[in-house]
Amino acid sequence: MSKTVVTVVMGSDSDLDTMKAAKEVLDEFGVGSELVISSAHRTPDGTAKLAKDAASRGVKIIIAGAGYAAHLAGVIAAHTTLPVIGVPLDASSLNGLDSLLSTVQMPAGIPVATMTIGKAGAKNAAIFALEILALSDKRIAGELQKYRSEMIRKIEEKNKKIKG
Ligand code: RP5
Repeated sequence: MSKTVVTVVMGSDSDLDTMKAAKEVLDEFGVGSELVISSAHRTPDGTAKLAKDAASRGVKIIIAGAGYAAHLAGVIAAHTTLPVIGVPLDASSLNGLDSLLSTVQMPAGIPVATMTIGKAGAKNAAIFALEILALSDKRIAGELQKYRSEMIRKIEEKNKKIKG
């Protein structure tokens, strides 16, 4: 099993269906990751410990997804200088807008790189993490190039189909 380089944390098991999309992308690229449930509000001490211990465990990037008043990514960022990527989740009657604002609106000094709401955000968080890792990893950089080329190829194929 490859060592954990990216931790994917979520506030509740109800976030799993969305957040596992991040792990699936990381798996596809052969980058070791883990899925963890930890809540900024319900398990504050555990969340702080997770963030504080991450770097010494060899983790390089943390992806954090949560819904409602989503302080998870921000609290994690407060306890580590590792890059933290936030994924706002659509869990309440405000459709993720609550989570988007509470994830993105960090005060100066403690950044959270905030993605799209929901599954697209979870996927983008993984790709963004790969882009950071690619700065010092040629294999991942090459795989990202292939990923882009494949995207172009698929759209060209769809264009051919609709043109008939
Ligand atoms: C947030 O509250 C979690 O991230 C989740 O999106 C939301 C609802 O959690 P559950 O009540 O379903 O456990 O903290």
